[in-house]
Amino acid sequence: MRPTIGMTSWRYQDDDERWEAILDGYPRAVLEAGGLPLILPAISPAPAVAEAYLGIVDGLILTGGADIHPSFYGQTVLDRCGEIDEERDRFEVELVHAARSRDLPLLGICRGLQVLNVALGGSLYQDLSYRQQTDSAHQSPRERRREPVHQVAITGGSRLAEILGVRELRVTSTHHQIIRDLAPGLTVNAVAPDGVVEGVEGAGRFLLAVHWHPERMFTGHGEQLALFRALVEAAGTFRATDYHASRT
Ligand SMILES: [Mn+2]
Repeated sequence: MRPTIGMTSWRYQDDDERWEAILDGYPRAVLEAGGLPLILPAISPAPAVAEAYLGIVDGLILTGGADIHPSFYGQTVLDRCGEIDEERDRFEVELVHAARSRDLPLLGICRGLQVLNVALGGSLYQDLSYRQQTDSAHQSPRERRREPVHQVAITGGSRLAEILGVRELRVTSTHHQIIRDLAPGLTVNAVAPDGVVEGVEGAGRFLLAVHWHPERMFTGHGEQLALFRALVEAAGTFRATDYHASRT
C-alpha cells in the first residue's frame, strides 16, 4: 500500500468565494514518488482537526503560500510583510506540533520551511530588505517562478546532501521572507551565496524543509523528486510501525 501523504492547501479569496487549492506539482510528485497524496484543508478548530488528520496520514508536506502572521514569532506586522492567513497559520503550527509528537515524517517547502522554523521557536525577517545584503534573485517575478535562479551550497554530511547526492545546485526562488533566528532543534543544510538559509533539517524519522520549489522543478530536474521519495520512504517506515493501529 502507498503511504498516505497529507498536503496543506493554499486558500484564496476569489471575489465573493473562498477556495482551498494546491499547485498540482505537489500531488503529482507524491504520486510519482510512490505515495498517495491527500489535500488537508486548513479548517478550524485547529488542534482537534490537525490531530484527526494525523490519525490518517503517514507523512506530511507543508506547502507554499502566504506569509505567517508575525505574532507567531513575537513581532508586529511591518510595512513589507505580505498577505496573511491566520487560520491557516494556526492549523499548520498545530500540525507541526502534532507531527513532532509522533515523529511523523514532515517535508516543508517554501512557506513550509518558514512555518516549521516558527512553530519550533525560530523567527523570520518579514521581508528580504530587512536583512542587510540579500540577493534580489530570491524573489523571482511570476514569469520566472519555474526557473532555477540562484545557487545553493548543501552542507556535507546532512540528510539533504545524502538525499540529493550533490553539494551544489541551482534552485527556483519565489520567497520574500527568510529565516532570522533558527529554531532550536533545527540545523541548516543549505545556504544561498548571500548567506540566506535555504534548507533546514532536524533529528528523527524525517524532518526536512527547503526554501525552493521541488514540486515545480522535478519534471525538468529529476533529482528533485528524491526529496519526495525520501519523504514517502520515511512515511512507509512510519506506517510499518503500525502507529495508527496502536492508537485508541
Ligand atoms: Mn531563495
